[in-house]
Amino acid sequence: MILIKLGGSVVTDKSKETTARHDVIERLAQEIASVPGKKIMVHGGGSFGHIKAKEHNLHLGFTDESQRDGVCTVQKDMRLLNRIIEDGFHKANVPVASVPAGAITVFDNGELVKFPSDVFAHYLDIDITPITFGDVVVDKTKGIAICSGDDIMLKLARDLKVERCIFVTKVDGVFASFPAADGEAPLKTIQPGQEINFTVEDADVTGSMQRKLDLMFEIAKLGCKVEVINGLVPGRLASALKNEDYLGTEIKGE
Ligand code: IP8
Repeated sequence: MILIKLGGSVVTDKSKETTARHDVIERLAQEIASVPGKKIMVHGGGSFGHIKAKEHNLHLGFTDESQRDGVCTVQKDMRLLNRIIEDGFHKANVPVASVPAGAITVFDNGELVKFPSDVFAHYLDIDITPITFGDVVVDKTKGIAICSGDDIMLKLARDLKVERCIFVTKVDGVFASFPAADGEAPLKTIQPGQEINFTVEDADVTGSMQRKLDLMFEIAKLGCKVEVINGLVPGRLASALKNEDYLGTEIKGE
C-alpha cells in the first residue's frame, strides 16, 4: 500500500485565500488512477487552512471565545477543498471515501493521541480509496489543535503496512539550501543529521520545513520508502508510481 500526501502548495495557490488548483488536482487524480494498487490519500491545507488558522491563532489552542468562528470556518474551508479533491477523483473514476481528521482525531497538548487507522484499512479492504486531510481537531488540554497531513502520514505509516510514502509538493525534491538557489538540483537522497541551509524561515501553522523533514525521517525509520516529488510537473507522480526513472529526493531513515 502506498500513502500519498498532496501538499497544500500543490493543490492550492498558497498566496490566495481558498484558491484551489483545479487543473492540477484533476491531473494528479488521473495519474493516480492510471497506476493500479491500494493507496491512501492525505492532503494539506494550503490557502484553505493556513491563512485563517494563523489569523485566529488556532495553532495556539482555544484561548479565546473569539476563536470559535475561526475553528468552524477553517473546518468548513478544509471540507470544501476536500470536496474539490474528491470531485477530481470521481472524474478519474476512483471510488473515494472522505474521512475528515477533525471528526476522528484527538490531540493532547499538541500531540496526536487518538486516530483510528483501522477505518482506513477497512476502506482499502473493499477497494475504496480513503482520503483524509490536515484539519482543526480537538485537544484534551488545549481545546483545539491543528493536525497536519504530515502527522497523519506518520500515524498511518506506524499503524498500517505501508511500502511507500510519496510527498507531492510544488518543488523537485529536497535541496541543500532552502529556498533552493537558481539552477540547483534536488538532493538524490537525504538522511537524518544532514543539514539544510535555511536562508528564510518558512513556518506555517503546522511547523517549519525542518519539522516536516523530521517527520519524514521518522516515517523512513519505520522501513518504508519515502520520497518527495514535484506534482506541478505533468507525469512525474505517475512515473514515481510506476517506479520509472524520475526526478525527486528519497528520504532515508539512517
Ligand atoms: O497543510 C494543515 O495541514 P498541512 C491543516 O498538512 C490546516 O500542514 C487546517 C491548517
